[in-house]
Amino acid sequence: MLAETFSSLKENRKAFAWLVDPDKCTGDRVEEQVILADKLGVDFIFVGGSLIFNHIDRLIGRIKPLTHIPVIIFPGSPLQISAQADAILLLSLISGRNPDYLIGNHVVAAPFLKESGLEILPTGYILVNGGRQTSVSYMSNTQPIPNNKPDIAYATAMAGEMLGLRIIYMDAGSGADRPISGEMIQQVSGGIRVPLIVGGGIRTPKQVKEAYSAGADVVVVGNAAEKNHGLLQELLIERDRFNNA
Ligand code: 1GP
Repeated sequence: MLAETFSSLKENRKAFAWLVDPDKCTGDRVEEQVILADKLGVDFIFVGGSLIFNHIDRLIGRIKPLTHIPVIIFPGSPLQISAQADAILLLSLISGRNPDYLIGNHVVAAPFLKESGLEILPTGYILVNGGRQTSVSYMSNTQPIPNNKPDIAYATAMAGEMLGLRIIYMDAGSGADRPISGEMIQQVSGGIRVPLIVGGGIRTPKQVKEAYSAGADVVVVGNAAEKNHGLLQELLIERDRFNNA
């Protein structure tokens, strides 16, 4: 079960998730890249986006036969459900105050999720300002937490954990100008016992290292890996350095 895999991370090792955007994977490249990700030992493949034009089902159907890496839906809306995936991050956007993203969409999706048989990973999703307005912020009609307010992120993550959420995902949003600061990651990570996923705007091995050093259990990279296939390998070297130290 992936819930156990995630909860064991905090004690044991660092993990790396590759985020695949269904709209950017319309050619043959995705097959090549999935095979590469498999070879490199990517821990999780996340699939989803705040607004997508291609159904995730098609993409997941292409990925699954090529790898045993767990495919986890990172949904932007209740339309992004596919029984072909292994699990779904059931996101509650706890940095925002939009009831649809806190509970409304979950009610709409619940019967379909139950029928799908997907493993559900209840996740507190915290959006942090990454220097520009992101699609998530616009689509969800919520404000991100200011990046110089680690206390707010910390209290938000604690509240999420107290509510029973099993994972915290702190995100600066896809293509953020700057990733979440080490200071904020450190404060949040030190204050919760559930695993912490960090993503948004991470482009270099140095940034991956900073996120892990500050306490991220899982680092997510989307955009940068799409633009540069070779980068995946360089980023994973940082994960392996931590795990072999
Ligand atoms: C976005 O955390 C993810 O939700 C990944 O962001 O595409 O900027 O790597 P990037």
